[in-house]
Amino acid sequence: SSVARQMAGIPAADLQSFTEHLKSCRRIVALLGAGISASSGLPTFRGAGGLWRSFDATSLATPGAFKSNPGLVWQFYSYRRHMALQADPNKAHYALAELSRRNPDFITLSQNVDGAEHRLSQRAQHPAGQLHLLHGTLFDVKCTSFHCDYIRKDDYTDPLVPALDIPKKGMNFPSSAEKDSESDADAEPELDISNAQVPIPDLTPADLPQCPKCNGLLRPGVVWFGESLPSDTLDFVDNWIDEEPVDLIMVIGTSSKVWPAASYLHTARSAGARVAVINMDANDLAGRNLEPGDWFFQGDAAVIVPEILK
Ligand code: BV8
Ligand code: ZN
Repeated sequence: SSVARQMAGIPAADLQSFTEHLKSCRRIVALLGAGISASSGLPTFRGAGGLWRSFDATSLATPGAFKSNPGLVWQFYSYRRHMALQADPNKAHYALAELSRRNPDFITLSQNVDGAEHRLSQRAQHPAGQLHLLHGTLFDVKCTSFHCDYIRKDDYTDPLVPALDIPKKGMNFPSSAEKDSESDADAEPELDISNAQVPIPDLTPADLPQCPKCNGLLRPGVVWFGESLPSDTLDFVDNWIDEEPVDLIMVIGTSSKVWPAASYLHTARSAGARVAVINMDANDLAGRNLEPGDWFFQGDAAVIVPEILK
């Protein structure tokens, strides 16, 4: 009812024109970011109290960091695996799964590696073929040895090895001082491990997940900064957008700062798509990319997405 919608803080006018348009949409794409899992209890990367505000992810989520300190990087990922395993998909995840089942021409592109969508596909039947993980997932592990192609998918073991049993070690990653000015928000804060309550143990490769095929060191199956996204996924999305006009792109819970994922808003728009941005923060980058005729729904994705897709 419109009262409920008013209660959800969605300006009725926007909602009406959006629902009108949605009825006539066939080819729809959703681009998801960390914001969609925020109310599942998974902190976002850049928001207040976000995960990345306490870590310098651009220095941890890189091949270089893993080469120089695989133990620290594996502790970071083991910590996120542990957190992600506590999280449940929220109403936004289920609403997207429901729309996917209703409409085979609706595809979901997720930047998230926390696996909520993955477990969603097991728990809410999000048709697997319509969900594309752009940055991999925390729950795949793969071998780093040059000639070895070992990969283990959907491995929810926690911890992967005893040395990575983060909660038992009582280790909590320190959070760096909240930086409030806008300028700082863009700079990734330095990881300050000096004040960690429990010194982060120095782990040797022998303590870390090893390849059963070649004994090499395994790594998280995510796309690090400086690494290219899976080419089959990139090709699929580019072809999907190019082959026929797109009717709508929904950009949900992302600061649209990471490329090339952020480029899909622009390519979809140039393929004819109307744009709807769902974000907690009205001033966010994605919001600033809006053009006349777009929609911007401000608020929690877990409240807004089920509302607008009703
Ligand atoms: C590549 C896995 C080159 C790891 C991640 C220009 C062009 C091309 C590349 C670049 C470029 N400029 C810079 C680059 C390099 C880099 C990049 O984009 N850097 C950024 C920092 C500028 N890109 C890359 O390196 C990419 N690779 O380009 O390779 C190449 C090409 C060919 C051959 C070789 C190499 C690889 C990028 C992938 C990096 N990996 N994740 C890990 O997670 O540990 S990215 C990481 O950031 C996550 O996947 C995350 O999803 C993603 C983006 O963050 P968001 O999801 O947007 O989360 P954020 O916290 O930022 O925002 C949350 C939003 O939600 C906010 O807007 C907030 O307001 C909102 N929100 C909060 N709560 C809610 C909410 N909204 C709704 N409801 C709520 N409750
Ligand atoms: Zn191997």
